[in-house]
Amino acid sequence: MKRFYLQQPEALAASYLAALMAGDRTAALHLIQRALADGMPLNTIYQEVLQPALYEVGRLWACDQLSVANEHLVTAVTRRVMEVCATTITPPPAGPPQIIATGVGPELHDIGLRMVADGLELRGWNTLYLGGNVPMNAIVALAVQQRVALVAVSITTSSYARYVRDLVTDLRQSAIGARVKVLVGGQPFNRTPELWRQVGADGTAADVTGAVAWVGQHLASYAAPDTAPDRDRRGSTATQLERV
Ligand code: B12
Repeated sequence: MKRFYLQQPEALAASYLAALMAGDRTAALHLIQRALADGMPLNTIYQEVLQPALYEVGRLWACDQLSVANEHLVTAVTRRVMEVCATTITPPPAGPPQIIATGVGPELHDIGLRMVADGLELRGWNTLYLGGNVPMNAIVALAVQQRVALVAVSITTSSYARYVRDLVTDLRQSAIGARVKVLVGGQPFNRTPELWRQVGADGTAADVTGAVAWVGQHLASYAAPDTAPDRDRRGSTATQLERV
């Protein structure tokens, strides 16, 4: 079979979206399972297939061409697809977590954050993924309890940047404030390049690949991730690590 979509993830994104628009969740899941089996890297599936499909869903919803029910269906199927994708990640070596990945304030969008957390875990970073809508004091308490090196914070809704700023302030004033780093990301940061400085963070990255690179550079002295090849269970000769 000609696996043209390995070179053209945008074609796979279009097929995935078409399956979702038709309400065919089985076809959508099979498309991604086949791409995974054919060796499409996880970050390509996340960033070049699922992400553009979701952005298009948002555009269609905003111009009233897609119902709220359909948008929820797309979200549910995509979360299911990502659970399948995540089974290819070998859990990091045992040990204390190094990173917390969290939403903040009333932020419910958590798919992009989950992609970043999976990308970090694939690279060997022990990452606690909390999802969206987490109370600020609970995030700080967990970060202190686990003495993590990094808190990765995501927002999608522009007006929630102030919650990120408050979280950064609270983290800086906590018992780990002198050394904990804060990486922020999500669409508001991608749209406004200086926003990460304004919220007091240590940096930002546009996507999974950028987040993994940033963490590799800024946490290098903290703990070396497992850089052994083939952390994925599929036995491919190329390494997932090199691909992310
Ligand atoms: C699915 C969806 C929902 C779902 C979310 C489900 C879930 N569990 O995530 C539900 C239905 C709950 C929802 C609700 C709402 N939504 Co909505 N939603 C979307 C949609 C269609 C997809 C979101 C998504 O997953 N995108 C794909 C991910 C992969 O992309 P991403 O988030 O950008 O992530 C990447 C990068 O940004 C980066 N990144 C992300 N996080 C981080 C973190 C770090 C540390 C780093 C380094 C990088 C990083 O890496 C990721 C991977 O490459 C978007 C459309 C869009 N453009 O995204 C609208 C969208 C985001 N929603 C929107 C709106 C308005 C809402 C509501 C206010 C609607 C309403 N009236 O209720 C509510 C808000 C709820 C809330 N309190 O948060 C608007 C936001 C407008 C704005 N500028 O603020 C959008 C853009 C739709 C639109 N076109 O208008 N939504």
